[in-house]
Amino acid sequence: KGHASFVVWFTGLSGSGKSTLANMVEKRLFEKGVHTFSLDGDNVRGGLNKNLGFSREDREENLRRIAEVAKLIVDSGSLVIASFISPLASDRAFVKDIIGVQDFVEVFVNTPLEICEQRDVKGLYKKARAGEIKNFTGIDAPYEAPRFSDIEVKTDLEDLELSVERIVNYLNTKLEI
Ligand code: GGZ
Repeated sequence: KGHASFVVWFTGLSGSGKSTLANMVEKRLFEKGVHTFSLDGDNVRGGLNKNLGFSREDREENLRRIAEVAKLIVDSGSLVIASFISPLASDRAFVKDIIGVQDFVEVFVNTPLEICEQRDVKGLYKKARAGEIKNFTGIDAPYEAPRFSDIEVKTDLEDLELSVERIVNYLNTKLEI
């Protein structure tokens, strides 16, 4: 088998479904015998990046460290699945630069803000609207939708299983090089 270590980077709003998709994709890759490692807010912001918040500077530092860690894991031979809002085009550009273009696959989880806000799984949008959380992405902090992603999924229009299928098919072509 060829080149099974690269980074699959999910970008999208809070509540867009990044983690759900990432977990489903990881399960599929596991079944194929691909060694994966997942990075997300839960295992990074609670530890390594505990000292960082959501200001512009902190988000950049958050993503810089994550990209460096992802690169280390790729060097160890695993496929990294990373799920972070990564709101700005410039964020995604420097992340891609650190990891290396050939080892970077971008998945845009394109769920409209209204849908994310309706779902409001963690009640964060409500708090952001009430002003209890500042700099919340999509409310009072920007999200720049990627214009050219490797894969784009629309969780409000497409069946989740089909989105997963499309992502896994794309990754398969890269895994079989
Ligand atoms: C955005 C925030 C904020 C603010 C807390 N803005 O849905 P979640 O809860 O589980 O995922 C969100 C997560 C975003 O962290 P990232 O590391 O992915 O962001 S970035 O790439 O911009 O560095 C959300 C929670 O943290 N959260 N405050 N103000 N999301």
